[in-house]
Amino acid sequence: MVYELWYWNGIPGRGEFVRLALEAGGIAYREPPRETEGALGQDLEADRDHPPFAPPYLKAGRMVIAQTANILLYLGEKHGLAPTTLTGRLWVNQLQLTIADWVTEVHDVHHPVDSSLYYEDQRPEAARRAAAFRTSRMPKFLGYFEKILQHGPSLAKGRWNYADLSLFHMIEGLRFAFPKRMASLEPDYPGVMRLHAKVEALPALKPYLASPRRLPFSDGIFRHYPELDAA
Ligand SMILES: N[C@@H](CCC(=O)N[C@@H](CS)C(=O)NCC(=O)O)C(=O)O
Repeated sequence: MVYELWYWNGIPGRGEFVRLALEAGGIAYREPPRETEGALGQDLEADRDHPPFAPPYLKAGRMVIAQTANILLYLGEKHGLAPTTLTGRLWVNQLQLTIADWVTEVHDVHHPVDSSLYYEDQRPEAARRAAAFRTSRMPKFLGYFEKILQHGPSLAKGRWNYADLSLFHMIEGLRFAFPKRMASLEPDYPGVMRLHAKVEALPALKPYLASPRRLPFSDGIFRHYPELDAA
């Protein structure tokens, strides 16, 4: 079976968390929205028993699984990308859900009032939100993961897991969106940075990271507005 990953074409977005797991796990998949223009919009209209609210979603045979953390929970168990014990699986899922909260906050920095408005229509609110995100939320999330990584090189026992990959992507995104702030914060989180380097060097992931299949950051969730960044 070849999985199908359905996500908006053109941005890494939340789809990237799933993509990294598929790529690092050496799991075969296709992305129909990147093959056929308009495919995702049409597919979202389909009448099904378990419709997704929003992409990303994964088609696995007859199953359609949505919510990033839920997709990863499935792939993690099925393909050995997470611990095998229930405690371990729930732990990694908990970490992924925490990352999902963090992703939402990153998005809300540039869209604090309404996702359907342009950033330009909510700039003063975005400036306030960005200041709070930089000064209190970034250190709080980074500090949480740093504390866990004091116990070992990975977020859970065993080899790498999908939450490790997702934390790598968070760092990549934050470096793109808030380069000044990350440059000043990074020295305080050596465990997180070591994990980032370890994931970047994974032999299974390296070809993907260097390939054109990996989409660059642009105007998706992680956005760089110089006026929202500061050391
Ligand atoms: N909690 C969901 C969020 C999904 C989500 O917000 N998807 C975005 C793209 S990254 C979307 O298309 N949202 C449409 C909407 O919320 O109306 C997840 O982690 O997958």
